[in-house]
Amino acid sequence: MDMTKFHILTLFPEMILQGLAPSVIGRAVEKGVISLNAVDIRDYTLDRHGKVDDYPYGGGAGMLMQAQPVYDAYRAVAGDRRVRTIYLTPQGRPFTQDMAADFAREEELVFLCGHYEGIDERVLERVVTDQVSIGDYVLTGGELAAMVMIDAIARLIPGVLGNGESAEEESFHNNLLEYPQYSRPEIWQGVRVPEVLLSGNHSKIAAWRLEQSRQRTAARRPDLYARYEEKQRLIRRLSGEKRNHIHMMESLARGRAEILYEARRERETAVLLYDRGCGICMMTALDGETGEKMADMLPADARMALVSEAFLRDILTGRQYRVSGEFRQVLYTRRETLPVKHKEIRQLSEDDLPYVCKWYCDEGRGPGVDCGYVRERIRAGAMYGAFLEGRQVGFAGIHDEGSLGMLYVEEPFRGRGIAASLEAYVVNRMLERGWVPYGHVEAGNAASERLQEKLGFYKAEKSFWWLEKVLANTI
Ligand code: 9D3
Repeated sequence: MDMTKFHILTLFPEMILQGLAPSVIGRAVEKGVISLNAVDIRDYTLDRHGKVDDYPYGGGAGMLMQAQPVYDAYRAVAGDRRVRTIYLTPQGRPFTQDMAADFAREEELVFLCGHYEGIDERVLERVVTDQVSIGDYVLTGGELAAMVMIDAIARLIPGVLGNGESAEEESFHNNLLEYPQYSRPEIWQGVRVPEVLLSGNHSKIAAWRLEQSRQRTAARRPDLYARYEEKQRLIRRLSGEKRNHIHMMESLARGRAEILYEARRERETAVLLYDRGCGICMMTALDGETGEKMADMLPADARMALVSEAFLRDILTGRQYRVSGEFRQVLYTRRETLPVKHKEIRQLSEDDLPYVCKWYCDEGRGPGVDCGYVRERIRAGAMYGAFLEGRQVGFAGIHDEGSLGMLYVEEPFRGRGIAASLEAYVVNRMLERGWVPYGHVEAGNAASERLQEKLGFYKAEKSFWWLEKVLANTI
C-alpha cells in the first residue's frame, strides 16, 4: 500500500516535527511507511505583517484565528481531494482507540491545530470532517493533541511498529487493565517478586494475573469494570448452549463484541452483538417478536450478520440481507495443543497474496472476486501456509470475526494429512492466545466434518446462517 500521509496545519510546525522525530513514529517516517507534512498557517496569510488572528465579533476575551489563512493552508495541502480533516478542539468528541482504528484506515489525514481562543467557525464548517478532543483538561493549543492522535493512529498502520510489536489484539479491549509486571532482580530494596510468578505453573500465573487485572480495574476504572462484568454474565448465560453460541462467547471474551441488545426469559436469552472492528453482527433470539426488535437495531454500517435461528434468517432477508450460506459451528474445547505432523508451515506475508487469491478468490469464490479481504488477513498476521520442498500447496487462517477457516490444500497434495496439520497449526496459535478455537463448516461438507471430528472438534446441534448486506445500488 502507499504510505499514509499526515498533514498538520499549525502555527508551530517545528513543535510537531521535533516532537515526533525521535520516536517510533520518526523511524516510520525514515522507513517511508508514513509521511509527516507540517504546514505553517502563517505562510498563507495575506496580511503584510504576518497577522493570522483578530478580535471575535460580539466581544469576549482573547483572539481568534482568521478564516483566510487557515483555508488557504488547507487548500494548499488537500487540493480538490476530499480528505478526512480533524480539528483538534476541547469541544470535540473524546478520542478513543476505536476512533484511532477508524482514522488508521485512511490514506491521508489533515490535522488542524487551533491556537488563541479558537478558529472562525466559517472555515471549520467548510473543511472539517471530524472535531476531536483528547480529554477533559485544558491545553494551550492543539499541537500536543495532534501529536497524541498521530502517535495512536500511526502505530496501527502496518509496518510502523517493528516485528514482534503487534498492535492486533490489545488487552485494553477486553475491558480490563493490565496486571502488574516484574523483572530482575528477584528482591529489590527488600521487596520480593510475587511467589506465583516464579512457580513456572502457567495456569496458576494466568489466574493470578486475571485476578490482579480485575482488582485494579474495579478500583481504578469502575466504568470499564461494569462493562467487563456485564460481558462475563452474558458469556455464562450463553454457555448453556456452548456449541451453538461459541462465536458469541468468544467475541465477548476476546473483547471484540459490544452488546447492542439483550433480553432474558427463564433460561433463554436474546442477544444482538456487534463487532465494530469488522462490521459483523451476531444474533440469537427467542421468537419473532424479539427478532424483529433486534433487526430494527442492526447498525447501519454492519456488513454481515450471523444468525442462529431460521426465523432470524427470514427476518433479515426481508431487510436488505441475503443468505450467503448455511453452516454448523465446530469448537475445540481442550487446552492442549495438537500435534502438527507436516513441518513446512509458516505465517504468510504479502508476497504470498497471489497464491492465496488464486485459490481462495478466483477458483473458490469466482473469478474477479476482490482479494482485499485476503490481503487484510495476511497483514493482520492471521494467514498460514503449508509448503512442500518450498512450494506452497495450501493455506488456512483466522477470519476477521475470529473463527478458524479458509482451509485449502491443492488437489494433487490431498490425502497426506496436510490439511489436518494446517488446521492443527492454526488451532495451536489460537490456544496460545487463550482463545477457544472454533470454525464454521458449510452444511453438507462431509469431508470437512470428518476432519474436524478427527482433530477433536465438537459439532453444534443446530444450523446457523451467514448473511450479507446487499448494497442499495445493487438491489
Ligand atoms: C474561554 C475558554 N478557552 C480557554 C479556557 C477555551 C480554550 C481554547 C483553546 C481552551 C483550550 C484551548 C486549547 N486547546 C486545544 O486546542 C485542544 C485541546 C484541549 O485543550 N484539551 C483536550 N483536547 C484538546 S484538542 C485541542
